Amino acid sequence: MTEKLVLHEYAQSGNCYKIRLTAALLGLPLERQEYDIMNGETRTPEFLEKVNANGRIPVLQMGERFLPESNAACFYLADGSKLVPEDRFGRADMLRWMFFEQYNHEPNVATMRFWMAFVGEERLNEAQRGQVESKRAAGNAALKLMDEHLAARPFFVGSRPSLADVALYAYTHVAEDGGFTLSDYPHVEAWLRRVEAEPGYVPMSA
Ligand SMILES: N[C@@H](CCC(=O)N[C@@H](CS)C(=O)NCC(=O)O)C(=O)O
Repeated sequence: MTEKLVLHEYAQSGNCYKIRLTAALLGLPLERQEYDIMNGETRTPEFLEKVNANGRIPVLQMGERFLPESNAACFYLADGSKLVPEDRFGRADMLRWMFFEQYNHEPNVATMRFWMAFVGEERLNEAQRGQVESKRAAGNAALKLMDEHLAARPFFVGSRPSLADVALYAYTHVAEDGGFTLSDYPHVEAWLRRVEAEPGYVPMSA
């Protein structure tokens, strides 16, 4: 990839970390531009007009083109690489886990982390407080499904890491910030260590 890549991000967001981890595993350089989402910096008229009309990071920029949605940006970086299975079923199965991540995992595991570790339980509004138990249950259901899947295989798809692992690693490895207990999911814990052993791996704090 010869074009300059800029990641518009908030460093502590798992969605942004997915893109940094993909780039690191593939040895791709990324410039980073930080926004304070706690102070509405992705909701300014300039951001909405130029970077993402949906008012959110991450957004991957290449030249004058802007690509929001973490998993789409990971795919842009990894298309044709070792992180995307070569066979048709494997690619679709990878997407299956990336959609699972966005529908069953991130809205529960990541939202609980945001509420508990960033907003603070005592500052949640009535509506958020009313959702805590259902999000905890749904997050645990997602982790259980992952644990059962990983009991019989080293990575989500096939025998090598793919974007499915990157997408699910980002918020799973910090799930305890949201009140989840990872030791309840030993196969998930073992998988986290396997992802961390991959050449090029970078931690979220890097
Ligand atoms: N589905 C999107 C979710 C993006 C998202 O929720 N971004 C959050 C941070 S993780 C954000 O920008 N929040 C600030 C806001 O909504 O104002 C993705 O995967 O990129």
